[in-house]
Amino acid sequence: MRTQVGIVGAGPAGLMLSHLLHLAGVGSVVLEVRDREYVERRVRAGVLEQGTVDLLDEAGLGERMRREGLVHEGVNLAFAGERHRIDFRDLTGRTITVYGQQEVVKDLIQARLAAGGTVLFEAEALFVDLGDAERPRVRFRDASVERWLECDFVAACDGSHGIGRTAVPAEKVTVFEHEYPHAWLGVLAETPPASDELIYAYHERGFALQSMRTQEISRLYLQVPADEDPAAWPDDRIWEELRTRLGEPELGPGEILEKGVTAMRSLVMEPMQHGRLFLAGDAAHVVPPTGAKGMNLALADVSVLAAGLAAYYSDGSEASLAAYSETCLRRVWRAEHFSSWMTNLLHRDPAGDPFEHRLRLSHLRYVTSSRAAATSLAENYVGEAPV
Ligand code: RFL
Ligand code: PHB
Repeated sequence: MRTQVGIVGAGPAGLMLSHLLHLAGVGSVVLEVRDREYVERRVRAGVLEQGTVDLLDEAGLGERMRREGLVHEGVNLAFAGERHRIDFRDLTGRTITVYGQQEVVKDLIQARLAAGGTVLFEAEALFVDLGDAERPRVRFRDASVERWLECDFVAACDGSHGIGRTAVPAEKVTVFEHEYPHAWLGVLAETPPASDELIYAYHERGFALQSMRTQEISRLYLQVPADEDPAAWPDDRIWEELRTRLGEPELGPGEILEKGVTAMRSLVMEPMQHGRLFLAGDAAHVVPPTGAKGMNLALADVSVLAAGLAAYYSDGSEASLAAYSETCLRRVWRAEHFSSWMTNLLHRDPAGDPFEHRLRLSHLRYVTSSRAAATSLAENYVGEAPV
């Protein structure tokens, strides 16, 4: 099989790259190890920065998002029995949109297939061969037959446990990594959200987050120890703990539609390219979810990459492709810092150090009472902070 750009992974990064390349008249093939239903049902991120909303709109993908997405003008921070609103519109002039990642993925798959695009589901990429620098290729298994996908370029959009990353010789990259002693227990529940806007809560018992997908479906998270077994959390315990930490005695209960534990880590791979292999999204960097940045970064990466590839195919210029990693990394490191900062601000230190607890409360009071500090949080959250 032959194509211009071989793309590994049909998450937001891979699908959006394929779509943007199509708009620029560049061909691609997407290889995805999972089936379509699995990819469309995977519950993950929910917050789109305004820049991401604009990108989806400009790419002709905004119709359902505009109709069903929930525009939020701020978020709430709750701690020590108080609740404070950070007003994004007032502080930055911008807003965020709550629209599930799986909805973005559904819209993208539909657009790719409607345009006659090639997305091969249940096709597992085994490795990327960069032996011939001008003609990279991907070995993949499709319906138990192994084949080659020959390409001009390969984009590894295969997430944080993908194979793309392993094709880069170890001496050519530096991996920066940080682990946190926390994880999130996430649930999707049939219950109306306790508030119109998100609530990020810092409580002595740990962090909790009220988010949502619709007016009837809540997305809720609890800080748990890094190696937590979800079996330790029967439904009653989840509701009890959410009510306490969020300060919402009336919350739920409701049917829990999905439950899972997500470990938290930070990772950046530098550079995000090697020869004709480009890494995008979680394949190149991971953030803890507290800053709601992962999907936004993935989509920002591929808009830079698509523009570079489009320039290459239109007039042979390689300058923007050569600058891909450097261009992306400025935004990536801003998001890494913000995500780590939000995580440290809002999570209880598992050792329970009372000094740390007091510092955190003071920090939260500062962020919620100083316009300068609130603006800093707001401009990072909406994605407009200078990089
Ligand atoms: P994805 O979505 O992981 O997609 C990678 C795809 O590659 C496939 N794949 C392979 N295919 C073929 N061959 C192989 N060898 C393959 N190996 C892997 C996988 O099956 C998959 O389909 O990566 P992408 O596209 O880079 O997108 C990144 C985002 O998914 C991720 O950053 C976000 O979900 C992170 N995230 C959040 N991001 C936000 O912007 N806002 C949020 O509010 C937010 N909340 C979250 C989150 C992630 C969470 N979890 C579960 C990690 C909340 C949570 C709980
Ligand atoms: C979500 O709605 O899933 C969500 C919202 C905010 C975050 C993380 C996840 O920081």
